[in-house]
Amino acid sequence: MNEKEKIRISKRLALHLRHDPAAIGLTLAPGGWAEVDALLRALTITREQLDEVVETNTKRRYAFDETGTKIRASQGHSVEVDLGLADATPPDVLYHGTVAKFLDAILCEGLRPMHRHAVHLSATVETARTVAARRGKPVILHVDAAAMAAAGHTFQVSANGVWLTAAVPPEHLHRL
Ligand code: HQG
Repeated sequence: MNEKEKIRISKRLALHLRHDPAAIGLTLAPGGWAEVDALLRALTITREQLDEVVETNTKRRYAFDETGTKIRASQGHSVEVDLGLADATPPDVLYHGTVAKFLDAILCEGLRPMHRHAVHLSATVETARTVAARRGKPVILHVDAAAMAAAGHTFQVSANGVWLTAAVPPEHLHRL
């Protein structure tokens, strides 16, 4: 498969495994898992194509279960799922990449999950910059995760290394 084809399949996986499984007749189990066979039929792709997309995906967005018969997105859902991630101790500092037009609202009310289940935070400035660049010129926010944890906020880390938390109050945020 060429890059273009892999990206096309990956985007369809993101759409259906995170946001709209029903559009292709899929049902997600509570953990976000879809049956691989049903997914292959619905997308008319082969198991080999799916394996290649999952293995070569730069952000490792999708993961099979231990039997290889089920697949899910590791993060980013808008549909109701419980990924079953244990709480984890974050690094002292995490980062969030956004763009200038959201800044006033974010500094006033904090980071909110918007249409996803959790606020997505990055362990490095570089990753935060890549996330922000999807929307425009990056603005990087420093998140005082140590202070948040001390104040009782909980964090989880997805299988592909994205830090998740319910919300970040403005007092734990500042612009880099
Ligand atoms: C902003 C991609 C106004 C927030 C990336 C962001 C990531 C607020 C946007 C993953 C706000 C939400 C998630 C507030 C937050 N007022 N705007 N109070 N709080 N925002 O896409 O973090 O490629 O849901 O700054 O790599 O950009 O799909 O979140 O700009 O890991 O795998 O509202 O999506 O991963 O946008 O990205 P998103 P995000 P994938």
